Amino acid sequence: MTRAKLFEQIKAKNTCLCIGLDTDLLKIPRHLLESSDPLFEFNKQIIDATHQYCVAYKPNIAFYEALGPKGWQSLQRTMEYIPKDIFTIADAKRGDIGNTSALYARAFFEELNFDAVTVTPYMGEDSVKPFLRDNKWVILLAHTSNAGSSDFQNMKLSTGRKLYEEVILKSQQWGTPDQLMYVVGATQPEKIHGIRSLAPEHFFLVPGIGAQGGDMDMVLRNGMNKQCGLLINSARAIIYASDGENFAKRAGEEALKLQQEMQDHLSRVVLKNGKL
Ligand code: NUP
Repeated sequence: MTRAKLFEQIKAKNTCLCIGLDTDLLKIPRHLLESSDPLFEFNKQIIDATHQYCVAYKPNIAFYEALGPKGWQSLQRTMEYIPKDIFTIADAKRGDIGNTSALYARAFFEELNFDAVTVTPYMGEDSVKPFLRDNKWVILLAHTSNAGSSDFQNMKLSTGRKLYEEVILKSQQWGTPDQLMYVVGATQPEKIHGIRSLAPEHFFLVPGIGAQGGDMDMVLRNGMNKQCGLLINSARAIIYASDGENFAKRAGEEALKLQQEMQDHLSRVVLKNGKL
């Protein structure tokens, strides 16, 4: 999907919500375990109840890989079920020497037909470049939402910049804002303004609201650009809002709440830029 198409979806639906399909057999409602493919059955009902409130779905690949071949099958069925106008992200955090990265890219972009894959920058340019294609996206880990993000990402380098700042600046030489996004966690929202100034054009994938306690309001206030530039992810707080038979309805209600909050901010940007 192109950046223009993604922005069109954001405007049409008044939302920049990305729903994490982190589907865990131990957490889904018990009655679904009777189905032949519980992960897919859960995802299908979540998608039916939430698709009008989001522009992206992000299955975290670990939840599917953990079940072996059956998990991959559930993932593939889920990908086939997601409406075609919705952006899809494989949260796989891959990256390796070039020929191996090329095969990771083939797996997620060609076999499973994802729009985007999360990639770790640690191995540098030749590990990231094989993922870069037209109309497909690399989402590079920059400033993550977990506590351990400070172990390396905040280290000050001899350039005077922190490691995550260097990742953002250097990687802009590898791909364009039509191919590259950054993961920027919502749990240190005071940083998002500075990060936006390092990458004014790029989309950010922002996890960490909901179960991790990040501040969505501050992210929206300080992180948007003229094309919104944000995909804000929530998984557990939406998909596990209830573990009863009403789980899909409750997920829809939680997604709607976030969509409404986003709509308020999006209309503020409309007014400011006179554009949306
Ligand atoms: O920095 C990151 N933080 C994070 O939580 C980068 C990520 N990719 N994630 C992922 O986002 C995480 O692996 C999980 O799939 C999702 C957050 O889920 P939740 O906390 O909303 O349930």
